[in-house]
Amino acid sequence: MPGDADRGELPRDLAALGFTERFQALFAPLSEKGLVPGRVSRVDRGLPLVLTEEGPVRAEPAAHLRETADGPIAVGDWVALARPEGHDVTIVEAILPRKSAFTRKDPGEQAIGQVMATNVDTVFVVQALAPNGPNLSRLERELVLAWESGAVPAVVLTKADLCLDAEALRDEVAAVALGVDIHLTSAVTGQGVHELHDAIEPDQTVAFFGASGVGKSTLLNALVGADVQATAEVRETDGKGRHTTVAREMFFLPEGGILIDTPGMRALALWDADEGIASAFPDVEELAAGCRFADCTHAREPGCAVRAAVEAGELPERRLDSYLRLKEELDRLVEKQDARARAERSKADRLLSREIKRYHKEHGR
Ligand SMILES: Nc1nc2c(ncn2[C@@H]2O[C@H](COP(=O)(O)OP(=O)(O)O)[C@@H](O)[C@H]2O)c(=O)[nH]1
Ligand SMILES: [Mg+2]
Ligand SMILES: [Zn+2]
Repeated sequence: MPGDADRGELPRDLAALGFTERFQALFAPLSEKGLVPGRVSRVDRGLPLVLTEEGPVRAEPAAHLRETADGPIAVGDWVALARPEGHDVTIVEAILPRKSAFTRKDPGEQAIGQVMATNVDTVFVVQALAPNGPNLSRLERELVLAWESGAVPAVVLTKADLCLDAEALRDEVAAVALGVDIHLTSAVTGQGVHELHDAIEPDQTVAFFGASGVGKSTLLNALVGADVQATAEVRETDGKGRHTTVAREMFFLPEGGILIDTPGMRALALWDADEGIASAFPDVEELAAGCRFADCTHAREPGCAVRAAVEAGELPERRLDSYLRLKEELDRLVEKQDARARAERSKADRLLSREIKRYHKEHGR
């Protein structure tokens, strides 16, 4: 496999790859069929690199997997591999049911989800404290996606060395990241790096997720203890621009634990985020339970407990605006999904009526 050899030593031990009891149990029937388990560590142009007990293999997804509802194979997936006799290709025959999936709306498509990482235990939403301080609205959106994934969200604040009062900023973040652990770090001074390392259990998979330039790859290198991932600084000197992390990829911590680094994403549109919004905004949801109308939109209905809390200074107006904006985005997405489903149905209807016509023609009616 040219190009894959320079990845250094990748683990071949299934336990180190995160093959927990859950996946072992799910795999048992596939094992009887002679399939081999492996975990997807990256995907290049639709072709997954799968880590197995015999080393990494570049595999091809079976045709039936290219159109599954779960979307194509993603980094973090546990898959079942087949090596058909007389062929030198390895085929991905099945994707094991995912424990969690981190999904956004595909920025290029009307209503398609894009799976960014799967089977993640903790999603670290990364925000930089400098130069502009954390972006609370973006953080709220990131947390909605993180909750929705089924993983446990946590927040990592980076570049603490660049600000005078990091603790005050941390408190601001704590007010919107409800029920979520917050790690204050600096890759320059090493502040918080050990604590973050300790928060990652040896059999866990975690992912870094956040805007470009917040310091995800730098922190990854600090955790791994080696420059395994290019950072902005490294590449700026060879003039390759700022978007240094181009692929989602899996890295292995020396004492166990798997970390998926993702490239910064500018477009972070929601995808199926009902529960994510409820989990990320427990304060608003709790107030909403006290509104007079069950379907209150918290705009100008009488007896709105949410508005009342804003007016009493108990809920920041900014927070309510964020909530309403995310809700509205989700409503629009659901409309688009419905339109797409209708369009697909009518396409299927057209194909069927063509089939019927052909049948009648061939049978001379
Ligand atoms: N001062 C300071 N700079 C940092 C820290 N972490 C990252 N940086 C710098 O921020 C820039 C972007 O870092 P990078 O890791 O590539 O960000 P990514 O796009 O999130 O992966 C680089 O120039 C890093 O050196 C930090 O804790 N303190
Ligand atoms: Mg990066
Ligand atoms: Zn209301």
